[in-house]
Amino acid sequence: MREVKLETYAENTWCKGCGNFGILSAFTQVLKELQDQGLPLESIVIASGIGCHAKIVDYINVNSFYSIHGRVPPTITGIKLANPNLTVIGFAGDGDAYGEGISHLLMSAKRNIDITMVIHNNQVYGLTTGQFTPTSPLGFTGRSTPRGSIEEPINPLEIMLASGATFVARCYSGKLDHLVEVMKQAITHKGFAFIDVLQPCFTFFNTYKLYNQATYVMDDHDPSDLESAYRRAREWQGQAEAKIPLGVFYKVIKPTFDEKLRRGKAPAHDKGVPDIASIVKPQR
Ligand SMILES: Cc1ncc(C[n+]2csc(CCOP(=O)(O)OP(=O)(O)O)c2C)c(N)n1
Ligand code: SF4
Ligand SMILES: [Mg+2]
Repeated sequence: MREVKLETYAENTWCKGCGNFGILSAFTQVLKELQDQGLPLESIVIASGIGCHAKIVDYINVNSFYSIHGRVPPTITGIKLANPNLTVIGFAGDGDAYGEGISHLLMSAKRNIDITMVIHNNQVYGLTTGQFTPTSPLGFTGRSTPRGSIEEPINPLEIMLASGATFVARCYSGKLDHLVEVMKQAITHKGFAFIDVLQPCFTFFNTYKLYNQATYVMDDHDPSDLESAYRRAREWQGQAEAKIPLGVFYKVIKPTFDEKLRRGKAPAHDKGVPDIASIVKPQR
């Protein structure tokens, strides 16, 4: 099989120290592993929203689509429905996915469409220079809240569990091996897979110290237990004091929206690239 080069000619304009570099490295590693296992890279499509995170599609040499703010889920839903054999992965920011486009994220989880959403959660609007987002902590000071945000942050994991997501995980861009492992599990999961990736914005909200000290990978959690998933998700509500669990909180197999919708009659199903499940076994 022809080995495809993953780097592109685009100049990387992320700030030095940005957590997005970790996400890019992890995803590149996952693509290399999938390619080594025999998955043709032309069967992968990625799409992004608008923001610093979104530039990731410029830096990886696979089929990609720059979407609009908050609209990654419907964009990749359309791609998946048009050709269900494609493996489709969306990258969105916290402002993009949890603010501007949260209804789309909820509906995709509810439907259990077979896509993966990776959220670059830096708890700030990075590209527009530091406004607060739905995950910014209480008291966050930035361009739009110079005296401190007066709002409690949302808990995206709890929201995804309540919306019906069949794969819910949290990672940290500074824990690369773990991120690679969970990303691979998410991408090979049949159904809606969601990863909230804690990604420090070095310039507008530098959370490296907090995440380095507070994050830990769960080793005592059963991801098939929904009640336990809620309890573990509630251990961290976005504030600085608590410990922050990482890992797969919930995983279950249910019929997917795309399967139910087409019942074997998809227009491009038999002609295009092979389905990932026929090549790479789901990762545990
Ligand atoms: C509909 C719409 N509203 C607002 C904007 C302006 N805008 C562009 S990027 C951005 C912030 C993105 O923040 P986030 O999604 O957290 O991504 P980050 O830059 O932090 O990676 C905003 C508000 C836009 N492009 N489109
Ligand atoms: S502004 Fe923040 S998120 Fe954007 S590139 Fe710089 S460090 Fe990264
Ligand atoms: Mg952001």
